[in-house]
Amino acid sequence: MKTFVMIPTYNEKDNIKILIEKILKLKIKNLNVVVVDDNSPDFTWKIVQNIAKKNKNVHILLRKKDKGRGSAGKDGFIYCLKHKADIVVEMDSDMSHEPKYIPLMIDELKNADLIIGSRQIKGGKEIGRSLIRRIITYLANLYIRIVLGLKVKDCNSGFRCFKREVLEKINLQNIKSKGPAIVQEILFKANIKKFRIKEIPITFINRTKGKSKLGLRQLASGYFMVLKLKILSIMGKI
Ligand SMILES: Nc1nc2c(ncn2[C@@H]2O[C@H](COP(=O)(O)OP(=O)(O)O)[C@@H](O)[C@H]2O)c(=O)[nH]1
Ligand SMILES: [Mg+2]
Repeated sequence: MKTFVMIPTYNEKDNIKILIEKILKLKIKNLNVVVVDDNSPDFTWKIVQNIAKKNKNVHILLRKKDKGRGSAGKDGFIYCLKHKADIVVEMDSDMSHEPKYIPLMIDELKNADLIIGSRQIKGGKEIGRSLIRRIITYLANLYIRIVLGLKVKDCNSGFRCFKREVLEKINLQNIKSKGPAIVQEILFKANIKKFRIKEIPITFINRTKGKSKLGLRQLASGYFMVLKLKILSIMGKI
């Protein structure tokens, strides 16, 4: 089984090296890491390039034209499929998602097709986020679940593990979201295709290094995108 961990980055120079080291330390057989960087001005990509020179299982996908969390995720997934991944893990690069959960997620693929690292089920937690941010996340989840008709509790989690088949069937080329709504779009499509989705509890640790790229305005436009996704699906365009 060939596994790829796909990590989108933008200005993550203080996090990326430590994260990659932690992932490689897990000693998962046939594990590859691909970092999808949008030409970060802080030279995150250069750090990854240097690691990749010494380790053939570490890859950098440097994007110079396109920008955004959505299209980075899309290109990253396409890259993993092209490189014959059987399993793809997607995670953030800011240490919010702890690598120790990766083996558990892979193991859970025995029981489902898509595993979500969840803060919103029993045993899941969020550390270091303000009450207001947690309330926004909670309400956003409720809204997404209703609009997209999902049973998943944590629809905002970008820490997930996919069987290859899921990514093959959801038509990545047709992904509409340029920004963070790609997380919900993929979930929505996987649910429409009737893949088995399972959540496992994680402790999410708010970033301590670097800055969040997803401010309130981006979050809001992401939630508008969710509505657009529903409308597109009614029109048969998804
Ligand atoms: N390639 C790429 N990655 C991005 C972009 N925006 C955010 N990211 C990455 O996506 C992940 C989540 O972003 P983050 O800023 O932590 O969002 P938050 O956790 O919602 O505050 C991190 O690994 C970021 O570096 C982007 O425009 N392009
Ligand atoms: Mg983050």
